[in-house]
Amino acid sequence: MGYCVPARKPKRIVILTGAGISAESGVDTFRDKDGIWSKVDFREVATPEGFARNPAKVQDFYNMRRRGLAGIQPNAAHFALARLEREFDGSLLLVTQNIDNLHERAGSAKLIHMHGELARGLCTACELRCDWPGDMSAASQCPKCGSVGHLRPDVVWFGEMPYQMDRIDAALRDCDLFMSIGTSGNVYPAAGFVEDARLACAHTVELNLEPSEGRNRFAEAIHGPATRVVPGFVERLLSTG
Ligand code: BJW
Repeated sequence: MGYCVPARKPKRIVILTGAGISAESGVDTFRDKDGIWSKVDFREVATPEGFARNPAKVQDFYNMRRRGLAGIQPNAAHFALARLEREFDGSLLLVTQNIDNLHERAGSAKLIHMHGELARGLCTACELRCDWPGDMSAASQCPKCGSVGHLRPDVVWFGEMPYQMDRIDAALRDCDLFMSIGTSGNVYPAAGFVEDARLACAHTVELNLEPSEGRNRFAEAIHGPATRVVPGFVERLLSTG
């Protein structure tokens, strides 16, 4: 499939972000040399089967990362996307694979956490999804149904369906600019969004520290740290008259 001619001034933007946008805030990525999956086996902590085998290990893994939220701050890339949302006069949807809360803390509101949120819990007994800012364990009680031992982090593990796919698919089918920021393009369905955007004849841009797995699927690629390349790209978009 070839690339479509980009609209001079886009009107409907979809942005996908991954761990790389939070790296300069001090959040570990997954697949870089010292990334999370180099220290922990994803089958043990990021699958429903791993949770069934050893819930305490999984709860500890997420408790540690949840505690880490207090010590991190949004960076210039998060703020640039919030600025784009405020100042862009078309439609915009920000889809993040990240479970941290740095986009909302930077001011983004048109935001989908497709892989869930670290500071939220899910009750497997009554399906309540609720804020859960502190530690979670087998002794945690569901605030709605009162059951104990059925709470898990509200995150999407391998083999589970990411959230709000209908809304994401609809936005991708209708977008004229798709930006992919700080993601290695290893995990589906997010890794396939660029193809959906291309089918919609959108201009597709990768902004990443280095060429990702899917680099050749994008019409344009800008490589460098997110805190530099994202504000630069946002400035370019907003100054296109
Ligand atoms: C910087 C930077 C800086 C560094 N500046 N950049 C084929 C088709 C469809 C599905 C599958 C398939 N084959 C297999 C599957 C199933 C599976 C899958 O994709 N497996 C692959 C390993 C092959 N997918 C699933 O199971 C998903 N569910 C699903 O498919 O349901 C069925 C379905 C099908 C079709 C449509 C709809 C539904 C669920 C996936 C859940 C992933 N969960 C995790 C854990 C979440 C909780 C947690 O955080 O613990 O999500 S895994 C982990 O990977 C996490 C991330 O969100 C995700 C993506 O990682 P990300 O963000 O790309 O991070 P990295 O580390 O990989 O990359 C960082 C990048 O940043 C690098 O490129 C760096 O260079 C760059 N970087 N510093 C800019 N300063």
